[in-house]
Formats: sequence, C-alpha cells, structure tokens
Amino acid sequence: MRITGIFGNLLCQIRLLLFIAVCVTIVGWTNFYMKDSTRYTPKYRTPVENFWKSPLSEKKTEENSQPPLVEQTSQKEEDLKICPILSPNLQGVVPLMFPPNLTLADVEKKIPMMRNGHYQPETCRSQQRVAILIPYRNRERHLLYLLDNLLPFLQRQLLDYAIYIIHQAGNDTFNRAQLLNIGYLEALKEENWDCFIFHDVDLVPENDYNTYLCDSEPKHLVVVCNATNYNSVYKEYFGGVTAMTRKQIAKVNGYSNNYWGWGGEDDDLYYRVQLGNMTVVRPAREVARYTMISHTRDVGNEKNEKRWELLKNVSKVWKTDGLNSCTYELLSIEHNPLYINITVDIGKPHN
Ligand code: UD2
Ligand code: MN
Repeated sequence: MRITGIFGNLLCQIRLLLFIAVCVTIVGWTNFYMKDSTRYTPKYRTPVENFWKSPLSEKKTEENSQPPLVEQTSQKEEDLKICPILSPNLQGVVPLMFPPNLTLADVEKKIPMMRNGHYQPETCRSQQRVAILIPYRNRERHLLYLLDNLLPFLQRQLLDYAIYIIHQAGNDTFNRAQLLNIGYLEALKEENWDCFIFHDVDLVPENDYNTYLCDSEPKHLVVVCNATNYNSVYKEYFGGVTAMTRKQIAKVNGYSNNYWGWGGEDDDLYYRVQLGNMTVVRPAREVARYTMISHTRDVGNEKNEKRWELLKNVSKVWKTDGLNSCTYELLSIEHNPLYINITVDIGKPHN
C-alpha cells in the first residue's frame, strides 16, 4: 500500500506537470496565431472597390498585402496597382458647364494637378497611356470649354493622359486629318503612348462611363450628339471622336493628308480601317453622347468638293498617302500646364 501511495503521488505530479506543459503550449500557439492573423488580415475594401476591381489589380493587391521586406520610403510608379477599367469615381451624366466669362487661368486653378499638359493618377497605374489629339485653329472659347469639362472627366476615369493641340498656322485651307497625323508623329516623339484619341475641339462628352481607352478594334466614341438631336447618323460614321491604338493607326497608315477643307477625311479613315481588316466598335448609345458647342462653318474650312473623288480611291492610295508621306514644318512646341501646343505650317493644297 505504501509503494502504491508513493507511485500514486509521483503519477499525480507527472500528470500535473503534463497539464501545465499542455496549457503553456496552447497559450503560446494562440498568441502566435493571433499576432500572425492580424498581420495578414486583408485591407478592408468598400463594396464599390470590390465591384470594380479587375483581376489584374486583385493579384497585385494580394502581393502587396504582404509586409514589405525593405522599408519603403516612397511608392514608385511600377509598384502601384493597375487602375480598374471602370473607375469607382465615375458619376455617369454630369451637367456640362459653359460659363460665359471662363478664362484659362480659371481652368488652371481648377485643375492644379496637371503638369506640362500631362496627368497621371496618384493612386494607381493606368490601364493605357492616352494621348488626346485636337486639331485646332481659332476656336479659343471651344478649347476652354472642352478643357474645363474634359479634364475632370478624364481624371475621374483615372487615366494617364496628355492633351495635344495641333494648331495650323496661317489662313490657308484647314486640313483636320493631316493635323491629326502630325499630332500622332509628334506625340510619339515625347512618350510611348498606347492609345490615341482624335478629338474635335467642340465636342464635350456627357457621360463619364464613355471611357477614353482604346479597344481591340478602332473605337468610335460619338454615337449620338445634340447636333443631330441624338439620332444615329450613318453606319460608316467615324467622325468627331475616335480612339485607336498606336498599332491600329500604324496599320492604316494614319489619315490621308489630301483632304483640304470640310468633310470626307473621317469616312476615308473608316475605309482604311476596313482595308486593314479591322472593324469599328462603339459603346452603348446611352453612354456615348456628346454636346457639340454650336458653331458656324469656319472661314478657311469650306466644303471640300473633291471629297467624293478622293473617297473612290482610298484602296489605291492608302498605303502611300498617310503617316509615311506627312510633311510639315514644325514651328513650335509649347508645354502649358493643361496642354501641349504644337504649331505647324502644312502649306496649302497643291492644285
Ligand atoms: C464633323 C465631324 C468632324 C469632321 C468634320 C469634317 C462630327 C461630330 N464631327 O464636324 O470630326 O469629320 O465634320 O471635316 O461628326 N477646326 C478648327 N478650326 C477651324 C476648322 C476646324 O479648330 O477653323 C477643327 C476643330 O477641332 C473642329 C474640327 O476641326 O471641331 C471639325 O470641324 P467642324 O467642327 O467645323 O466640323 P463639323 O462640326 O461639321
Ligand atoms: Mn464641329
């Protein structure tokens, strides 16, 4: 009995020790697990953020949620996650503003975050780098109104963009298409843009879901416009505002340089797109709506009576008339806060 008593006592002590050891282990593991799980808890996102998240940005975010190996002082551009295709800042239809006394200084004050005609979102890296090309002469008020409405619109879309005004010097006949070719060539000397938007100075987008990004096919952004009572125009209609990638433009050799005066150059580009075995895509008409600031036909941009003849010959000339035959004299390039002003002399029609 005495032996049993000693063993019984020892057994009791071993059991007690084992119990204490188990308790210590459990407390230790719980502590470790709690600390670790708070470290890897994903950042809270609002439902809107979750909704617009693209798979690409999701992958980046998860990688970034790991603690950085090296303490980072500043966030480099490459480290930013990709912006969503549809920004969470979109508002849909935003009332357009055309204040009669608006000045360039007013717009500059309103958009302080642009430098040298260029803007990049701070919080993410844009899907594409977009150059907006605007053919221009003597339309100062239209330009002000466009900048005042379009720049906040582009920033809501989280775009990395620059505004290029291609200004035809002198009073000879206007050539919209050649100015756009020059804009493409000159803009590419500055930056390796992914996407180009050919943009009339008098067209203001009404709905910010009309994204200024390029697509897998050339994109026509003006589906309906107040000037035609928001009725569709014709199937081949490709004027006003169009978005094409660098490659799509190169494939069609850009615009023709031979359309002097009003009309035809947009249809010519449509034919080139077909000749390049591409199609035109358009956003929904509810979204691709524009207001054209009312205007009369400009002096020096009279109807081009040769346009029908030129349109018959597109398939014969498109490979030799375009970007590869665009000659001009570059008079100046001026970097303003809100836009880059490229002034060119393109001469006049040959006959
Ligand atoms: C239509 C097309 C336009 C173009 C044009 C025929 C739409 C909405 N627009 O515009 O893209 O195909 O027909 O050439 O379908 N400009 C100046 N100064 C001038 C003349 C023209 O800056 O003295 C520029 C300006 O950007 C203007 C653009 O050229 O918006 C087109 O000229 P328009 O507005 O006179 O022609 P419009 O409205 O008939
Ligand atoms: Mn117009």
